[in-house]
Amino acid sequence: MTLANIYDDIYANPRNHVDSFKFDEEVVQVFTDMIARSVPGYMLTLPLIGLLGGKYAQPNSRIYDLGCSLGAVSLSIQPQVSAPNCTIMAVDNSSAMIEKCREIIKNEPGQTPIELIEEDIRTVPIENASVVILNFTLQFIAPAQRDALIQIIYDGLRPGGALILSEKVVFEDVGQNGRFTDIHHDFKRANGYSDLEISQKRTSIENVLISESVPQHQTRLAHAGFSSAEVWFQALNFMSILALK
Ligand code: GEK
Repeated sequence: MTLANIYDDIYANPRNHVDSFKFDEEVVQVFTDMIARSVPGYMLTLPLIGLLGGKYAQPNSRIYDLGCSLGAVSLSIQPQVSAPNCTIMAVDNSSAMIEKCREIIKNEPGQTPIELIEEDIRTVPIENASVVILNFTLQFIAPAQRDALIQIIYDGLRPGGALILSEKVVFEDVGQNGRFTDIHHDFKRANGYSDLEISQKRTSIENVLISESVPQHQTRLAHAGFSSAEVWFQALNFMSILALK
């Protein structure tokens, strides 16, 4: 996979004012490095999501990668799809992401085409889907709008279809929440981020990335109609659920 891999030092220097985080060109340039050094398990889960995507893809259906960023999930799933006549719909509302993603995927032709869509995932129609992936994307949608989005996804899935939902989570137990947050910061330090970078990034993302607990996610998925919603991966306060229709 040929993803851009420029070292993330966006928050390395002290700032008088830290703006809210945006998926702009500056972030796009360093995105692969940023997510790999910030999200425990990200690189490990990509090939596993590829396997899950391939397993649940049904013939003549669509696979949606919602909040596709640079296409890492789409590119992991693409070689695993053996079901005929599938299309991967990769959606993101950041024009900078979509532009860079287009450059990356053009070098990776595969049997299952990847269609890039620059649109808000809250309005993109989900139709004839066998697999939908929200890999660290729902956390950027306002909590009040999450039920509606999950319902649209459920309604657009075929029977037997799968949603893979990966999120940063909080824990109801205050002690656990504090411990796992601290260890996550240790993980970032071990990956080369300074205390200043960790704290400025935290400020920038505070009101942009809103985490919920695993039971909150599972309750929403059950209300939408999913027959199961199991955590298949967790590393500290990052996890992924496989929900089946
Ligand atoms: C990966 N899945 O590499 N509509 C469309 N896109 C959105 C919206 C929205 N309303 N809100 C945010 N995004 C990827 C990683 S990153 C996660 C996903 C992270 C997009 C946003 O532009 C960004 O590209 C992506 O969701 C979130 O597996 O940076 O922590």
